[in-house]
Amino acid sequence: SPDLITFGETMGLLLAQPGLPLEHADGFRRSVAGAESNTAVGMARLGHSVGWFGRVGDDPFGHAALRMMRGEGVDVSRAVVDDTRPTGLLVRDAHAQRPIEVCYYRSGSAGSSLRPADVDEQWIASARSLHFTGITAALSEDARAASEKAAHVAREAGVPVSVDPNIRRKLADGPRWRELLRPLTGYADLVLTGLDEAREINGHTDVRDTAAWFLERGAGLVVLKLGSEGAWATDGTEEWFQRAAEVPIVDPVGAGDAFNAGFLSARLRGLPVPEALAEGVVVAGNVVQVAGDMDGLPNSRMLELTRDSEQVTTR
Ligand code: KDG
Repeated sequence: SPDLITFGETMGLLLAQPGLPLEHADGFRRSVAGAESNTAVGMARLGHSVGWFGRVGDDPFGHAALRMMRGEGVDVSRAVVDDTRPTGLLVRDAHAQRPIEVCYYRSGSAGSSLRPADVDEQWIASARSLHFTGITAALSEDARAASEKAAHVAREAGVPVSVDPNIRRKLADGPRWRELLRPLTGYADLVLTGLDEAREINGHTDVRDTAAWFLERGAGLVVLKLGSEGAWATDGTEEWFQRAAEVPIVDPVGAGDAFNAGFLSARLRGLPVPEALAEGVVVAGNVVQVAGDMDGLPNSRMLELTRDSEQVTTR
């Protein structure tokens, strides 16, 4: 049985040469992007059995996405190649300091037409955990219904669910995100979220109040990702904080997905919350030092070496 199953839209990524603003970039590297597949690859590199499903087009970007995931050891046997729609595209630049410019070419994409019939109930029920992000629900009504079905199946089967809101402003406005995420985060045993996103969903500004809102709706643990500061978690009784080591940032995109991989991996290996936070920030710290969403994802040995060399302090 897979340690983790996840699903969503994976796109072709055209990444501008680092440092150049998108408008002036004339060199692009073709890669693959998708919040959930980033986490899937992160988990696979850390030695886990992982499954990803979603729709890609019958085109070079779709085939490249599936080949990349297969090459990383991710089970894509439930993915659908949809020959009626194109694979979505994401074009972006990469800067350490300035905001990243992201252009989506994904409306009407194969990935956004994910639907409930694509959800393999038995497969999900056999997994050790299910992970998804809010992005999928924002893509289409079908994709939202597929997210809900997967979450429901997992809950019925007693499979722990983790949810990352992953609010993307270009996909929907604030009220729509609230409408989508309030019910979906209600399925989560574990909420992995940025602080601003959490505040956006529940309207609380105080850190403890914003976390408590998810706990009251059934989550057992809430992790607030605080970017270069680190991460904080609470189960309503205890609280933990993990500072992130200072690292030279090349491309911050993918840090949250990488954190999720490190955190989920540690939990699946039975590690307590403080150690899982520590591994999450180390995995994220690896990714931001390399251009691309997931190129910097470490394997277990690299993770261990980074942890030792950074002398990460756990409080
Ligand atoms: O977390 C990084 C993602 O934002 C990126 O890979 C693309 O999934 C993506 C999205 O929808 O923005």
